[in-house]
Amino acid sequence: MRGDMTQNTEYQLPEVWTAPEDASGRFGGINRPEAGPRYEAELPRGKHPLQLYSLATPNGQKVTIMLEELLAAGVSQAEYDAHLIRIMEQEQFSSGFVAINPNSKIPALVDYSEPKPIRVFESGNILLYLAEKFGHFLPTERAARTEVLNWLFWLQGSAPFIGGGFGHFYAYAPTKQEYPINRYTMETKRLLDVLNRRLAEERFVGGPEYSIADMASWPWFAGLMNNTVYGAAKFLDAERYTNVRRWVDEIGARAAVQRGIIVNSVRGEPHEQLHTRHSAADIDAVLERRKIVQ
Ligand SMILES: N[C@@H](CCC(=O)N[C@@H](CS)C(=O)NCC(=O)O)C(=O)O
Repeated sequence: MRGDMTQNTEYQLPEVWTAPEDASGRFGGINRPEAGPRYEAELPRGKHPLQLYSLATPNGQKVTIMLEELLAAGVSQAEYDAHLIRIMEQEQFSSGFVAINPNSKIPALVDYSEPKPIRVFESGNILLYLAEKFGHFLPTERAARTEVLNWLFWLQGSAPFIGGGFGHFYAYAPTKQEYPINRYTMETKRLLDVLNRRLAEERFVGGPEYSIADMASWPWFAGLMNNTVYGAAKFLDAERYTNVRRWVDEIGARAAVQRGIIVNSVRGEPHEQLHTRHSAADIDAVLERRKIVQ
């Protein structure tokens, strides 16, 4: 009897894998095994030198937090236009987007202030690019800089286990499967513990100063702790990571963070959303509308 049940549920490996015709799960419709453009379309372009193409997921929010932090620090050259890329509508596969990121993932940035426009993809690299270009949020002294980059690369390497692993199997997969949920819950809790221990020694992830390592990590871990990404805070027993809680709250209280996380947002009530951002006034208007509705 047991054997029969196993046979009914176990995936039978074909000799050579081919894509399922009817891919299920929340992202089944957009995934294909081929890269490259799926249709021809140019990207919109606004008036500022920095053009961002993104969506307010944790990876997208890293960059809009950084841009808002730079503006708050008085770097007026960091003014930017943020255009919405709806990944569920496959806009990351337009010819225009693929030209600036062949990997078809948000966020992607084009810097038109350089003699020849520079494309920048991979959120960690965008943070590094902006930090170096404008001289903020990355120490220049070698040891301190390396420690910030240690943690930036740690996050970039680890986030796929949280998003692509835990998030997919806990929240998005069509069925709950014990093996992948155990595997990625184990890893997500281990990462929470890595961060919790780090934040017992230092105020910020990269060291004593707020840096791009915090901006990269905060959207992911705040999402888990505050239950805004997968609704799994209880399942993960998130409140036992008390240093992470302290850090999530401290960074979440920053005005630039509260501004950055709104940009390119399509979630929630209409008044909470901000599809494109062309100036500070666009964010101000959403913050104002939120106040009025609350
Ligand atoms: N390593 C990339 C990951 C970016 C990423 O996974 N972006 C997701 C949204 S959070 C995406 O664009 N997904 C669209 C797709 O997979 O087709 C980065 O950090 O920039």
